[in-house]
Amino acid sequence: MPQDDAPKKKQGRTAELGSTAKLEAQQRIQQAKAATSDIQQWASDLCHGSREALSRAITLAESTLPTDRARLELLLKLTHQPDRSQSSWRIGITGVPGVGKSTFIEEFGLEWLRKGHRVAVLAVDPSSQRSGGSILGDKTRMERLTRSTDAFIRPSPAAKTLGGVSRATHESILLCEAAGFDRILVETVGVGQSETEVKNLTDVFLLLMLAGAGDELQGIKRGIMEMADLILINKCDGLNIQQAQQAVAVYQQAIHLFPVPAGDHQVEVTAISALENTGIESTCKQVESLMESWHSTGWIQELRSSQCQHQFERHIRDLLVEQTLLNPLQQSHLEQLQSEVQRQHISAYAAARLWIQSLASKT
Ligand SMILES: Nc1nc2c(ncn2[C@@H]2O[C@H](COP(=O)(O)OP(=O)(O)OP(=O)(O)O)[C@@H](O)[C@H]2O)c(=O)[nH]1
Ligand SMILES: [Mg+2]
Repeated sequence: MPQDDAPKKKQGRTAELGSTAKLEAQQRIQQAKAATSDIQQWASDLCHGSREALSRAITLAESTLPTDRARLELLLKLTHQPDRSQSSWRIGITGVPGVGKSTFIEEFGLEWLRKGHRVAVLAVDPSSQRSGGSILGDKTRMERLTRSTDAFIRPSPAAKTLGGVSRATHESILLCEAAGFDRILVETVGVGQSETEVKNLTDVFLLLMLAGAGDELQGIKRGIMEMADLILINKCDGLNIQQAQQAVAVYQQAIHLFPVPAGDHQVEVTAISALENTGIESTCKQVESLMESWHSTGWIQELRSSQCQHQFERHIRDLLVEQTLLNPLQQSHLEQLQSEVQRQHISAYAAARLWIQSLASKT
């Protein structure tokens, strides 16, 4: 090969590589544009009330894949509708398994539908063993609600971490509101910390209880009673009526011993029967009266602001953990500290502080 041909060939190869890179970059831009326009269409369908678009959006909210998180962020931005969120009521419903939450939610939901509202039902299930098992059952139990085009029932997300479920539920609430649902019912599934999570995501918190287990207050976590804005003694029907009414009196006395709730209202105790649909309409009225008074005092705005702040801090913690603990570049230092903590050469607190200091010095 003549010597002066070599630079030309090299130039040719460079140009070839350059044009391939350009082509790939163009393809990437086109794909990104197509994805953005897909999401724009998706957002528009959602805002027009499409339940299918909403369902897909919630699946996206439940995903932990970084690419899905980015798409969700865009979708949330495109569907952001503060007016719809402001006019929506977020209602949490809790109670021990079998108390009748699902039966109650169907009747309660139907009552809101009759009043001309659109109802979304979400569940928070932090227990990994029950990732949606009860929900198929719930969908059949809420058959009449499922049939209405103005209702949306969402199975519980498969639980990974409690924080993850709560994040997905918060975003799901926003998505339901963007889709025009204005009564959001959030049911706790499973027991334990989920009550606190749901309390932190909702405006008003209903506690369903049962009468007649000997000492009425036995086995009931005082903390959960303190969170309740309304207490409903369910299954007040058949042979259970007298017992239920006695339970109302016992709980009414008990709540006087509790601190005044943050909404500065009197917690009412009522006997209902979800099965026979008694007391459901009056429960709606009680919720209306609480929400109306909280709107007029400005308490709802205050509550939601503090809930947003709570979510913000949670996201910071989650992102910090994700970006630091999972960062492969920092792994060896982290492992070294972990081993020192395990061998008790250093206290857990001191190791954590050293770790954070070393991160700060690298930024
Ligand atoms: N007698 C009577 N039975 C009821 C009432 N409400 C619910 N039940 C029954 O109680 C059982 C449990 O009701 P669910 O609505 O599934 O209770 P749940 O709290 O959703 O239960 P989990 O989802 O397992 O936590 C079912 O057999 C219902 O038919 C009621 O008001 N009266
Ligand atoms: Mg249920």
